Amino acid sequence: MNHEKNECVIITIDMRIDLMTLFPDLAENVFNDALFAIARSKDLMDYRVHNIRDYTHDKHRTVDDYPFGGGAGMLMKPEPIFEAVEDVLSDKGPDEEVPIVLMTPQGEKLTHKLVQEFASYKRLVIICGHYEGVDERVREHLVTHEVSIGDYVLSGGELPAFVLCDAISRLIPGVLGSDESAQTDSYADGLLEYPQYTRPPVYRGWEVPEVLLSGHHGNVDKWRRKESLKRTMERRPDLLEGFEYSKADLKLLKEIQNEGDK
Ligand code: 6GU
Repeated sequence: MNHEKNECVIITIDMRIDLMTLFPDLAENVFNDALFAIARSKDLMDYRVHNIRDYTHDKHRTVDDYPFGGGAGMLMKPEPIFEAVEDVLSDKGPDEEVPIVLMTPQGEKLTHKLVQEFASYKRLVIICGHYEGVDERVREHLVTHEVSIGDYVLSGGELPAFVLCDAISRLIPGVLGSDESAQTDSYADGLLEYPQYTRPPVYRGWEVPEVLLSGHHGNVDKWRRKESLKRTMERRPDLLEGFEYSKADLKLLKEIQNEGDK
């Protein structure tokens, strides 16, 4: 209620993310800064942080235990995780579909396509795994998706969760300065981004490519497309498997090839 004007303002948050973690202070700090703070202040995103430890019932607030059968390390116990997620989803509508994502190095590798899929939901629950992993029953009977951010191991799922939240948030219309900037990104159209320059036009003798200063938009577009293709071929040829080249692209590819042959 806006009391000064005596009118009601209906706020519609575009997406709500509930993060289940053992490090709530870290998460609150992250969500209160940078892109997250902007998305929050514009009422486009709602990030809610929940301490898994709050859902324990013993004196020591135990969240981990030894693995049956022995072996190194500790596992996250199932009860606090199930109870935390069930509590957070208790206000969910009966037909509302809410992905429950476990961050784990064993998950599906995060890609632009997967980020887009998550960004299409109104709500998301993210569980940050820790220790040597989580009890298998969490994977089997609670989570809907398991996500990894790459082939290396981190000490916990928090940083990967922030990566996922950032990637999702910047796709929500209005979070970035202009809607265009998310669309022209690397990966959005399947190619890496072209090189970019700002002032000064000459720095330490290094010049900005002349075409960019020419004001000729057609030539600028062509140059950028060519550089995108070139860069993707050099750095990420895997992205070009199955890529649908336009006629103009094929012409540019020929030019790139001829330049390479010289
Ligand atoms: Cl999601 N979690 C952990 N602990 N390590 C990772 C990861 C996730 N993705 C890559 N490494």
